[in-house]
Amino acid sequence: MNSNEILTAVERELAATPFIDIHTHLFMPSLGALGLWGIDQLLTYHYLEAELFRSSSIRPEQYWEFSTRQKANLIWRTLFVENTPVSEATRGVIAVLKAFGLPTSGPDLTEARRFFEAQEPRAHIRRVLELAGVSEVVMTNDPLDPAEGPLWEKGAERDGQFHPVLRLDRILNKWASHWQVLGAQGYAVDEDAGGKSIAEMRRFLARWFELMKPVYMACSLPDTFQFPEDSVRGRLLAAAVIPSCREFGIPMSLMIGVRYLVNPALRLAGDAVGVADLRALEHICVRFPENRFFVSVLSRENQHELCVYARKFSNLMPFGCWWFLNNPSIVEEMTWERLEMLGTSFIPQHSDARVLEQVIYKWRNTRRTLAPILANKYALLSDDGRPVTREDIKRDVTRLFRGNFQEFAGHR
Ligand code: FIX
Ligand code: ZN
Repeated sequence: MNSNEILTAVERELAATPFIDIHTHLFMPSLGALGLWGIDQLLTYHYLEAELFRSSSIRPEQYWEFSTRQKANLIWRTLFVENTPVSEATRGVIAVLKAFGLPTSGPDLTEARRFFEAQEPRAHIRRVLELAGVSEVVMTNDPLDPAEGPLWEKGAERDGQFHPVLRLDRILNKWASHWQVLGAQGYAVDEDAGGKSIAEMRRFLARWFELMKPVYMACSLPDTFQFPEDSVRGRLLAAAVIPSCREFGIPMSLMIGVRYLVNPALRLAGDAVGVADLRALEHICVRFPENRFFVSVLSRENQHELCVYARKFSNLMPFGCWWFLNNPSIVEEMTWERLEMLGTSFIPQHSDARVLEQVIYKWRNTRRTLAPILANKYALLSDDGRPVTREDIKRDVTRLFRGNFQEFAGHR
C-alpha cells in the first residue's frame, strides 16, 4: 500500500471499529434524569460557560439566576450568532446539529428544541452511540451523590452498553464534609479516618462492589497530590481503596492534576490545571505491583513523564487526552509521543462526555485527528522495510480503542 492507500485503510478501520469510551459522565437509561441530553444541555456545557464569560458582559451571579433555556439562549446568541463558533467546544455543537440535519446558524433554537423534545430517550441513546461509532460507554457513578446513590440501592436496571465506575472523589478529596454521611449510613468511621475507619471503608467498598459491579474505581486528584502521604486520603488510598481494588480484581483510575475551583464563581467551569509531581505515581506503582492503574494526567507538561513511567510499570495504563488537553493540537502531540514511546500499549482517548450527543463530535474529532498520525507511522514502517497490512491496522485500532481497556480492566 502507498501512503494514500494506507491513510484510506486507517480511516476505514477507525470508522468501522466500535470504540469503548472508557470515561464519561453519561448515565444508563434507568438512571433517568441524571443523564443530560438535548440542545439546552449541549449549550450549557461548562466548557461553553467558561467561553461565554469571556465574550459577554454578564456576571456569573446573574447567569446562575437564569433558567437552563435562558442560559442556552444567551450562549447561542453570544458564541454562535454574535461570534463565529471556531473553538473546539462551540464547533462541537455545530457538528451535532449537522449530524441530525438541524440548522447550524440563525437566531433561535426552536427547530432544534422541537427535534430533541420529540426523541424517545432509549431509542435516542442507541442512535447517538451508533452515530458516534461507540459500542459501550463507561459511566462515572458516585455512591454518595444523594440523587444517584438511592437509585442503585433500589436496584437500577442494568444496560449492556453502560458500565459503572465507583467514583470516590467525595470520600478521598472531601472526607471532612462526607465522613458523617458514611456514619449516617451505619459505617463506624471518624473524622481522621482512624480507629475502625479503614475496615469500615473496606466494608463500604465491598457493598458497593456487590451493588454496582464497577469495571474500575476512580478518583480525580489535585496537582498537589502526593503519595505516600500522612493524610486521610493517603491512608484511605493505601489501606482501603487500593487493597479493595486488588481484592475485587479491578483497576483504580487516577486522574491527576486538577486545581479545583480556582474561580468558584464559575462553578463546574471554575477548575483549572496544575503540573503534578508524578513521583506519587512511581511510589504507587512500586508499592502496589499487584494492582492495575488507569492514569490520565491533566497537565501538558506531565505527559512525557507519564509515558516514561508507563515504560517502567506495566501495571500503569495511560489513557485519554483529558479535559483541557482534548484539543486537536495537543491530542496530536500526545499521540505522536505515546506511539513513539509505547507502541500501541495505551488508550488514546476518552470522551468525558457530560451530555449524550457530545460523543458524536468528540469521537468524530478523535478519528479525524488520529488517522493521519497512525497512517504516518505505518508509512514510516513500510519505508523502514516492513509493509503494513490491513490486518495489522485492524488489530492495532482494535487494541487501541477496545482491547487495551478490556484486557486491563479484565472485562472481556
Ligand atoms: O474529574 C473528572 O472526571 C473531570 O472530567 C470532570 O470533573 C470535568 O468537569 C470535565 O467535565 C472534564 O471534561
Ligand atoms: Zn470526567
